[in-house]
Amino acid sequence: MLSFPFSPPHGTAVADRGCHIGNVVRFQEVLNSMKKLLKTFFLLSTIIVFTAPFAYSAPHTITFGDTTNYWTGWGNGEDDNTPTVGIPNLTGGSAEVSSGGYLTKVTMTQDSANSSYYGVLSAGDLFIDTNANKIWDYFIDLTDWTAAGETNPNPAARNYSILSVALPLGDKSSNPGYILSGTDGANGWAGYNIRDGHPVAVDRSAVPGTPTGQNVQFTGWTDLYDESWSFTFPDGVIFLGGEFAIGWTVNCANDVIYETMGNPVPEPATMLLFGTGLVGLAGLGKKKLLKKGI
Ligand SMILES: [Ca+2]
Ligand SMILES: [Ca+2]
Ligand SMILES: [Ca+2]
Ligand SMILES: [Ca+2]
Repeated sequence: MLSFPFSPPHGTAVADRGCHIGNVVRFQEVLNSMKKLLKTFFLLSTIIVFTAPFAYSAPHTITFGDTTNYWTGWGNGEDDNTPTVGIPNLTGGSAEVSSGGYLTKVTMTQDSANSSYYGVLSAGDLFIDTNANKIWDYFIDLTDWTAAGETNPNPAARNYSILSVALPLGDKSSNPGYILSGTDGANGWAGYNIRDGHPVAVDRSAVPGTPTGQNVQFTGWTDLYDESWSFTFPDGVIFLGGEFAIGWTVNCANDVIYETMGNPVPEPATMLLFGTGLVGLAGLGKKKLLKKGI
């Protein structure tokens, strides 16, 4: 440093030293930029660490009621204002969600007197719309019949395959692939009044569904009065999203469940966006370094 202004032995040496100083200055700039980048990185890491436990909530239970008489688009006119045609009177239930946002259990409840008519009732398939966009994403094929009627056998207590599907909710003018309940006094319901023409199960000859390789454990449907029925799902199979819907009814569709629920767990897309932001920031830092001559 001291010798620089006094004894430049020749031109090239000056140029060399000038270049040298230039490098030192650049190195300092790079060092500063790297420090800034590291600061940003640690700040963001801290934010991630401290917000992560809040982004994914603990396992929770969402209760639902029975607020609809029929699936949207599936009114039949005559039964639309009747919450329950005879029995059973479904009352709602609960959906249990894991800390990762996956469905782990659905419980259905009912409140109706025991009745000999239970002998003709049987459970329909369970439908799950994971983002409440009116397209069913999964169904549990509890039924092994191809037409609804008083002789439908009961689904036993056992494991049932979880099938993935992209089945529109649809409407009665364009049935996208359901087995319908039937008709008052006909189509398997001689002597009975029912909720006519409502989806009760998937018509697997039209919509086979894709097995996920995972099973749900159903508590079984009997001819006796049951207070509730439940479906237990393995964690990590059905991701629910911010909003989801559940549909279920019986073979006569006398009472129908179609409930949409909000889920406090954020969708992975939110985390993905956050991640993309981080990568973007890192990229910005690198660009700055490049501009400064690295
Ligand atoms: Ca009801
Ligand atoms: Ca859906
Ligand atoms: Ca009817
Ligand atoms: Ca209902």
